[in-house]
Formats: sequence, structure tokens, C-alpha cells
Amino acid sequence: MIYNLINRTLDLNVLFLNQILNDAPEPWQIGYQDSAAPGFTGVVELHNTLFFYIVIICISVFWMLGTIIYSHNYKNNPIAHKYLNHGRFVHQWYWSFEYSDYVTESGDPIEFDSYMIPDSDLELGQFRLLDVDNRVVIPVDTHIRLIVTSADVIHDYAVPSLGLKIDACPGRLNQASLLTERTGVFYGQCSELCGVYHGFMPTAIEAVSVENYLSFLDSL
Ligand SMILES: [Cu+2]
Repeated sequence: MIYNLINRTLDLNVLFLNQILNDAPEPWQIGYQDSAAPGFTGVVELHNTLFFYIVIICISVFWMLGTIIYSHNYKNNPIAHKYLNHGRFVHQWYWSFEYSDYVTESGDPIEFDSYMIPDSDLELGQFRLLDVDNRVVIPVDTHIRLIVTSADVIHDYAVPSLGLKIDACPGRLNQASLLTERTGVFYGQCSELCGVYHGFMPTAIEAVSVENYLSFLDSL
């Protein structure tokens, strides 16, 4: 008896199990036909090997997809839905300020983030696409040094009425000096195209008297 090692399984089936082999397509067939040549046996084995990993990968992906859909929908996670789903409050499109000359009473650095007020939260008198939740408060008639950088892509910190326009570059510190000659609120916008919310990261600088500036610092 000629014993073909490559088709050993096939031969055993034929010889001892009297199996009927599938050599033509059947209606609604999903699997392969039975191999009658070493080349096709290789194709079937490659398919079976890959399919094992494909099943594991599909289970992992659908498990992750399912848990994300389940736990991040509006009903199960209203806070994440409000602040995370549309990306505006996650990262990149806001200004963050540090007052590095001072620390709080507990020794923490003075720093805060400043976001644009969305249209839906605007109050009468506030400027659409310009007003922010936390203004930068600075003392009037005082020389101020600004050090500007970026954590992601290039932005540009610009406030026209203060003659301020300085690139914010990742990995780099840029310096500008600032002197305001009158009190007021001065509005500016990011002026380097930085991404989808480039038009929604304005800034507002509020110049106040030194007394008011000190009480602002106290309030932080
Ligand atoms: Cu920008």
C-alpha cells in the first residue's frame, strides 16, 4: 500500500471510516471541499491556523466595543457623555495658565485651565466664541513676562488690543513681555491653525488694579 504522509488523515478516513468525501460544491456550503492534493491541504491548514487567531482577535475587539458602547452611553455615564464625547474638553483646544511667581497657602502651584463658553451657556452681554470660563487676571501698569509653550501642536496666543501674538510650540519656550495701560477685558484667539477646534479656543485677559489683583490671587 502506498502511504502518502501528506494526505495521511485523508487516507485514514477513506480506508477505515468509509467516509464520503465532498468533491463538488453543495448548496449553502460554508467550509472547504475535501482536499485531494497537497497544495489544497496546505491552503486548508493555513486557513485553520489563521482562523484560530482571527476568532481570538474578534472576541477581544467585540468585547471592547461592547463594553465601550455599554458603559459610555448617555444613560450609564451622563458626565462622560457631556464632557468627553465630542472631544472639546478632553485635550488640545484650550489654554492653561500658571502664575509661577506664587504658590497657594498649601504650597500648590497656582494654575488653571480656561475654556470657551459654549453657545448654549452664554449669558446676556457675553461674547460668542470669545468669552471664557476662567479669565487671566493681570495687574494694570505692570510689566509682565509671558512664557508660552504647547503640549501638543503649534498654537498661537494672540490678543490684538495688547499687541500680543506669540507662537506656542511643543518642546520650546517662547517669551513675550506685556504692559497694559488701562483696565479692561481684552479678548484674543488662537492664531495658528491647530485642529478642528482651532476656532473655539479663545482667551480673555482681564487687567485690574493691583489691589484687585491681590484679592484675585487670594481667591485662588
Ligand atoms: Cu489654533
